[in-house]
Amino acid sequence: MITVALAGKPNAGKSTFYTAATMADVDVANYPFTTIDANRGVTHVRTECPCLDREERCGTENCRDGKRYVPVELLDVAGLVPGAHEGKGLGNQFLDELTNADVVLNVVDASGGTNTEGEPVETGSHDPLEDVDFIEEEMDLWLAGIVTDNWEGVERKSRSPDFEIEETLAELLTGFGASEADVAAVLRDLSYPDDPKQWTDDHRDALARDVRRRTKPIVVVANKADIAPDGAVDRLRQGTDKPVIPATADGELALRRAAEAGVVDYDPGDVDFDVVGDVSESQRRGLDAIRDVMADFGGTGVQTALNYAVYDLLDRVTVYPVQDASKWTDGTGTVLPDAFLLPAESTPPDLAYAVHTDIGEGYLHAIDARSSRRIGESHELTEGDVIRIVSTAGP
Ligand SMILES: Nc1nc2c(ncn2[C@@H]2O[C@H](COP(=O)(O)OP(=O)(O)O)[C@@H](O)[C@H]2O)c(=O)[nH]1
Ligand SMILES: [Mg+2]
Repeated sequence: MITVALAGKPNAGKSTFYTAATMADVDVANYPFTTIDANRGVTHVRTECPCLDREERCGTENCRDGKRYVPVELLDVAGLVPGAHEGKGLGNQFLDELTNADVVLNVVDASGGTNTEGEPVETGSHDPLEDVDFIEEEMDLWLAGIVTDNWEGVERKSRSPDFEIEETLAELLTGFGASEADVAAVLRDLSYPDDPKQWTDDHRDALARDVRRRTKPIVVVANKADIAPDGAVDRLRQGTDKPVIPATADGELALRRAAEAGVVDYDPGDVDFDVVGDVSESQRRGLDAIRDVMADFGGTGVQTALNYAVYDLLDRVTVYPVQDASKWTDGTGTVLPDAFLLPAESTPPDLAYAVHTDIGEGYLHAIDARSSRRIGESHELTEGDVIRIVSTAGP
């Protein structure tokens, strides 16, 4: 499963985002380091279900009237403070947790109401742009530290006749989620000496930075947009080349709770909601305020940020394997039971392997369930494809 990590300063709203997105209970409070262990939960990206092209909605748990929710893993990594790579705050522990991530949501307090150390201050008194950069810097410095600490081992290996620098560095960096292909691609674009003994700190820093960029892309979540001063989100956008998604994690949490209580009709990612239950005057005012923010930003931003991370930055497509190409069902008659988030340009054999190694190894051919036509082995799958895999290993 794809893993999305929430990183950021204490008090930026990570746990609120996490709780809303997973509807699990973790401590949400005004204390730095409230979250001591990484919380790991399941959230979803939202897409249009292929059942919208048929007469009936599929009615699976993850499809609400054609709004399809595809599971991804979400990590609530505890707060980072500047200097974390040197062990400041709960430093390295947090950075270690980030190694599991495929993509990082850098949650910043766009209202400027949290200082560098993560303590609450007057709204607008801290520049959130600083927080955009420091998370990246901490990750880069930390990885550079690992490379430097292990360089003696690289030098030692370079004395062996079958030494391959790419392979050795890939071994070193796999713990960070880098593959040999990632390392090879990064080295292609860097100029560096062949002999590891001649590498300087600058070479190692550049390697760490480029591997980090490639393996941990970042979306900036401009949280607390509901109380941010006018223009704060635009200023963030202008100040960074990273994608910036305005959000109110608090608003999303309130809506999810209200939906669970049957008070509002709201599905995650909707741009608006209806009040369907009895609410008090103060609840109504609260909901109206959330509605205003959603109108400004096109929703609460929580679903937008998750979708951007997975579909845009990681460039995934949702593909639905079925066993019956005309009914779009699995062996038990469930319509569109599974959805896979495959890298763009994946092929039917890639899907087969994603379903199961045995299905992949026994791959014979595939059928596009929309057209009922066979598709070739190198056919590129696209968003919303419904595919029957025919394999010696499967039914
Ligand atoms: N106004 C506003 N407050 C928020 C928002 N998200 C979180 N908060 C508040 O910010 C404080 C810190 O939130 P928390 O999720 O514990 O931050 P964490 O330390 O990053 O996990 C809490 O008081 C939250 O209620 C938001 O979108 N808007
Ligand atoms: Mg927290």
